[in-house]
Amino acid sequence: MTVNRKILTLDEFTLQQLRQFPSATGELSSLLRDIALAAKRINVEVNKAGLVDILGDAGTINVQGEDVKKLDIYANNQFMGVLQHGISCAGIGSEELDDFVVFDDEVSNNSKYVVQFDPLDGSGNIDVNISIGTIFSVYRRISPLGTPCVKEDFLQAGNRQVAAGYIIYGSSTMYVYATKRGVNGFTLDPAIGEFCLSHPDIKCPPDGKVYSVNHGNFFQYHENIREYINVCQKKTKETGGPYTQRYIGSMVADVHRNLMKGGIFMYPGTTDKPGGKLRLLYECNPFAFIVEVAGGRATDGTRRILDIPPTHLHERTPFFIGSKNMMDELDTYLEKGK
Ligand code: AHM
Ligand code: MG
Repeated sequence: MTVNRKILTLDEFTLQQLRQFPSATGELSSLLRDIALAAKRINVEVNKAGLVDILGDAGTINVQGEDVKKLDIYANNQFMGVLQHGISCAGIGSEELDDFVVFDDEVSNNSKYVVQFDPLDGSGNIDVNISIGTIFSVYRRISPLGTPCVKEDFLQAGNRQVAAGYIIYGSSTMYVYATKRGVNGFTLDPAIGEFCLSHPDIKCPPDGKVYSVNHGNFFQYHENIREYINVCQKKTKETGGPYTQRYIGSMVADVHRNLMKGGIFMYPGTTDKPGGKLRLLYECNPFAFIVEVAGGRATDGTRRILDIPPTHLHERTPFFIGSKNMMDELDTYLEKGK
């Protein structure tokens, strides 16, 4: 029998990586596998989302007599469950929970990492069959091993992330994660239920032709941002255009596309929400880390996202992220009139 050795599963890949560091304990690999397990479970439910009217609406009892939970709550519980029962995570922060959760049991108190996540980003898109995703961020705790983790473990700047990643539930389901050494993407093979390495060593093209922004908010943006958007629209062949506008309203899908093909994604502050909408700890920091490792950049308009000292779990920030040269061009407009 011939075995197709071109296929490398997520587990095989993380083990191979681990072997390059003889002193590594394997806790990070184990954490990444725990996340993959939760992702597979969430994927099954996301794929059934269209059946909700048949199986029962969220908050009702389904035909099997079970409580039907909203998918984002389901996703949150799956993530919390695998991380609490694994051997690598001392506590979590989640978009779905008011405060950080310290697991505080013997195994967790001896675990090296804390994880922050948005279990189902873009969940407003579930009903209409549009790609949604999970975003996560991993930090090495700074509190001593053997004790419960503390708030300071979670409120570290993004530049201290050990790993970050996302899962996109799209036309296929993909798990992308970054460590400082690189970004790799794995596509779920539903036939065997395994994430298989499909996009090794992802690099964000330095130039792109796509800009992603909510145009409905145009008149609420700062004039420098409006000017940049106008420039995007006026690009000609001679000036590197034409640019295309693409905005799904599901950041995981928008940033994933721009990461693979080149592009810029913006969620600026508006007159209604000067601090922007997106959350620093579990939406912007993980993507900033991934895109920087892939060669791109991410800022809040003035500061590098990864250098912002966080103050609380659900903190928001304006967010600009994407291909390096497009970000550099954006800067020339944002810096005007400073
Ligand atoms: P959510 O965490 O409530 O799902 O909100 C985050 C989402 C992002 O995925 C997306 O880019 C953005 O909200 C879209 O917001 P808007 O509709 O204001 O453009
Ligand atoms: Mg979100």
